[in-house]
Amino acid sequence: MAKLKDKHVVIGLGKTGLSCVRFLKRLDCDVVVIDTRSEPPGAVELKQEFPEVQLHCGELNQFDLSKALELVVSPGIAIGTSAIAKAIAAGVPVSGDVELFAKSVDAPVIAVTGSNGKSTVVSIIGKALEALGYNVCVAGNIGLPVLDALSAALEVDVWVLELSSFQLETTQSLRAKIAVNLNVSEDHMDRYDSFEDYAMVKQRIFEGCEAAVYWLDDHRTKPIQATRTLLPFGGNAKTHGRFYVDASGQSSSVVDGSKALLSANDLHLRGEHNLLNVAACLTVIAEFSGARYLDALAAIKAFAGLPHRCQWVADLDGVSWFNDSKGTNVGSSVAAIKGLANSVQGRLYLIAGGEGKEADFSPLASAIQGNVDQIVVFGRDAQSIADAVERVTEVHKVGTLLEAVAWIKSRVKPGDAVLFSPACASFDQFKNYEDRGYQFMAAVKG
Ligand code: UMA
Ligand code: ADP
Repeated sequence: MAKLKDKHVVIGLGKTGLSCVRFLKRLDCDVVVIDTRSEPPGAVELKQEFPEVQLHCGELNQFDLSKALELVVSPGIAIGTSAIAKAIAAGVPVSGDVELFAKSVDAPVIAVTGSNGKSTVVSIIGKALEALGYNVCVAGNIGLPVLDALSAALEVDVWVLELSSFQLETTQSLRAKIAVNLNVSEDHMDRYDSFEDYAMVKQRIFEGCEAAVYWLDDHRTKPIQATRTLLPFGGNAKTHGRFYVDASGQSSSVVDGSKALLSANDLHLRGEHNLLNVAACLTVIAEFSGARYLDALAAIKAFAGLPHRCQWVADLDGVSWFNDSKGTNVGSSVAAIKGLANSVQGRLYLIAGGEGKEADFSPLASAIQGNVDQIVVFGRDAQSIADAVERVTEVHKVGTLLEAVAWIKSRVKPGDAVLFSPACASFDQFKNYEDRGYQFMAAVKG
């Protein structure tokens, strides 16, 4: 039987759980780890680094978590899970890795959340601030746990954190210098009771922040609490934030007030959504560094984009293939389709499917109408996607991604393009979205 009395109990032994154990052990805490998986990914490293730390595997409700001194919960586990909720009701404090980080960090924090565009935005802000001479560390949901980053980084001038709603659930003390909420569209509906609940969790990014950056066109991104400085981005020619996208010319451009700064053709990134992302980045950079932000424009223009985000894979026999495996929800795939559609001369094929996280796929239909000629669906929720879009385009259903690629290869003609933007999580058939993206690219080139 697990002895949890007066222990710091780390729940989850993925990247985050391991980083929490390392952090707590540096503080000489008495740590126990619990994971519901029979073979948690961090088990081997835990044994190597901390052979004295006990790991218990099994359902959470077989442990009496209310005896613990503290629970440190990984993002993959909801704090509403009954065993954790009981412990909270019994008075046990619950936190997560970002909360532990927030209590220990000295340098200013720029924190970014949103349903889509987080990784792109934190990466651009990181490159831009580096170009201005700051020592920057980019960490969080992008893949580097904040506590591992904290222990490895020396003399950081500014932290740029990507934070998911899962991480925000357990964060109370962030007090970011600049907090950003990019957009809120449906995601993780298998974890939250309603869209409103999900949107409210995103609001936690603004807790105690000095300046709040939000998207003028999405009221759900605006802080509901009193905030010292409000910095909206986006809007239209009449009503807009300082930085917004002017779509009135031949090529859309990002504008500061009335001064055009860069146009769509200046960027390696495709699609109007990426111009909006740049407007959000410029809002942050100008707030952080003042008029010097202009010296960061070259770094923004040079940003080549991240892998698996509308990434060009190859031109084969006149057909262009794009990998958007990070399109893991409906909103991101809608943006990818709209971003690509105008540049395709022939037919546009879309591949979508996977684990739908109980999403409503109907917004896909309006993005597909007039833009996508053929959709191929695969994976666990293939039928739900087919049901949502079959009135606006031709649908073909297959079992796997490889079958989808093979089927399309046998039909495409020069001038056509193929976009893989699944609108779903990958876990039904792949390790993660990266594994899925690499398998897609291998299938295309194979
Ligand atoms: N899990 C269990 N039992 C457990 C613990 C976890 O079944 O006891 C499952 C979870 O449900 C989940 C998986 O294991 O499916 C991983 O969960 P985790 O909390 O161990 O995850 P980590 O490996 O620590 O990675 C997490 C983030 N993952 C999640 O939030 C699911 C990573 O974001 C992040 O890069 C990393 O911390 C460092 O901060 C990934 C992600 O998918 C990219 N994020 C979601 C998204 O972007 O949509 C939020
Ligand atoms: P996140 O880290 O929030 O998942 P990424 O920057 O990794 O976001 O982008 C994931 C996908 O989301 C991209 O491939 C693109 O299709 C879509 N996307 C990026 N920015 C936006 C945006 N501002 N609005 C809607 N979709 C976006």
